[in-house]
Amino acid sequence: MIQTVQTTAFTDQKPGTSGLRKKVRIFAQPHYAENFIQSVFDSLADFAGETLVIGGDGRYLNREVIQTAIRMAAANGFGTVLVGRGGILSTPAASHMIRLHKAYGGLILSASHNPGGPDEDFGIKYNIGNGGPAPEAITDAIYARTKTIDRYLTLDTPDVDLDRDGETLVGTTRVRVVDPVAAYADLMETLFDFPAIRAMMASGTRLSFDAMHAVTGPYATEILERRLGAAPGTVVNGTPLPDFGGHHPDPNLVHAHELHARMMAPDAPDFGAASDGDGDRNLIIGRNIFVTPSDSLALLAANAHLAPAYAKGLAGIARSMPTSQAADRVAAALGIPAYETPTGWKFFGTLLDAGLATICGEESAGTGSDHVREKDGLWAVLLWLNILAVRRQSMVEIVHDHWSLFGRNYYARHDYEGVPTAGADALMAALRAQLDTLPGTTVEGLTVTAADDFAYTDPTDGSVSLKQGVRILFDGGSRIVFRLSGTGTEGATLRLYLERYEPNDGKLDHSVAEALAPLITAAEKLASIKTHTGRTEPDVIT
Ligand code: G16
Repeated sequence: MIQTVQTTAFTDQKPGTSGLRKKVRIFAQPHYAENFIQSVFDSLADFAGETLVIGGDGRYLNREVIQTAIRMAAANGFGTVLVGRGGILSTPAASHMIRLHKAYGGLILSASHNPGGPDEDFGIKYNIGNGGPAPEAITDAIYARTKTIDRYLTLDTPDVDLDRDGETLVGTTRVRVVDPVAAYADLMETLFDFPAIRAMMASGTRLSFDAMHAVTGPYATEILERRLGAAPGTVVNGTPLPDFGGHHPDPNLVHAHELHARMMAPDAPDFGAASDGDGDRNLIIGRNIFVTPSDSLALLAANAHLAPAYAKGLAGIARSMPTSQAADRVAAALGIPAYETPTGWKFFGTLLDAGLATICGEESAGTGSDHVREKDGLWAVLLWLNILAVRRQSMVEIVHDHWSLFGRNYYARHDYEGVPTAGADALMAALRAQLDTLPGTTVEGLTVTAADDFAYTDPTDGSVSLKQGVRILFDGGSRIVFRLSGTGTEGATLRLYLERYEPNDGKLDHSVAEALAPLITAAEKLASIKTHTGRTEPDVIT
């Protein structure tokens, strides 16, 4: 019997860059998760009898909210719910499951790379039938609904046993608990040359994959160790834990410093990688060389034809605006279009659906292709392994070859986390006020050629997204970008993206800090970061 529960609206349920992310204590309030889930369902149409996929990254509160979501999906009329065993589904595996089963959509419970545990973060995002994050038209409708909601629908039914594969009825809805890994691993086998990678492993290539106690552990163990024959122990921190072992499951040089140290040691493995809380991000480190996510995108695009799935070539390459322009140079060399979108994987979905882009990537350690509609950490690792297996060169050689062909985009991102919102807003407003007068001026010896607040018109549906970050472009291809993060859960996070282009006839082996020093000084002069944020240093440099 369907229960209608009276509720009152919360005022803070605006989805950010990737769904609703809040502290666990906020999500754990009575009706909080229920209001948001019902607002999602109330923003959708014609799903009676359809299939909904539900899964999460295993973080604290995952199992409880999955039970809630199952009951609510049943009460709202979905015909079938597919749930990953243990409540586990990586974000790319959820995307694949939605597509494979032609589901109406999916709920993914994750706060991605944010830490987990009773005092940390939780999140819910809705993905549409193409497997990708809901576009802004839907997230705006969800937010509007959260402000007026006064009831939600649920059932009074026992918990579903999430740990046993099989089917149960919740109300009249079929709930199927399924293997979260197998279908995804099968998809990977169709994309890449597994025999070539297996042969490379058999000849002694060594890998290290840090799953950061997050969702990719079971996926990486199945694919790398079982299907590709990597040595047992290749996957470290492979058991998903509700608090990620007390760490940030964020694959960058700060939070994956143990992997970095291993890769810089004299007896380092040939290839190292890590993934984040929900398995969509990747960190790539070769022996003695860190590959920035922007460079990784460019290198993967330039070499993708070596993998079976991309042997026919790419239709186009898309990157988010703050991502370095290295990939654009590859697109130009390949004679294919390059797309520049706002930050957020949701902006790639229409390009992928329309067949305009094949490979997409972001500076925030996300890369992926048209095989699903999310970024995909293990996919990036496997494409790299496929390239290594075919080229039979070291990572250092491959990266240096690329720079000598295309030039090098020195790149770093400085994050100022948890700064007062008023100061961050004032900084952005002051920058916007300067945009018209900056072109033609010189700062730190760099001449400004253009300055704008990035606006994007989707080439497939004409939808417009304004105010996506302030770009200051310099003569010679260097850039500074200022943006406020849409994924933080406390205060504001200012992101400062620094990029300096050095052509292939220039000096390609500066240290990154040395190469970017003039841009860092210019950024302070242009934005008065210290005054507005009260900070003298960024919290995180990636
Ligand atoms: C999400 C989005 C990405 C975005 C990243 C950082 O990733 O899917 O597209 O680049 O957040 O966004 P922001 O700079 O607004 O914090 P994830 O891995 O957190 O889902």
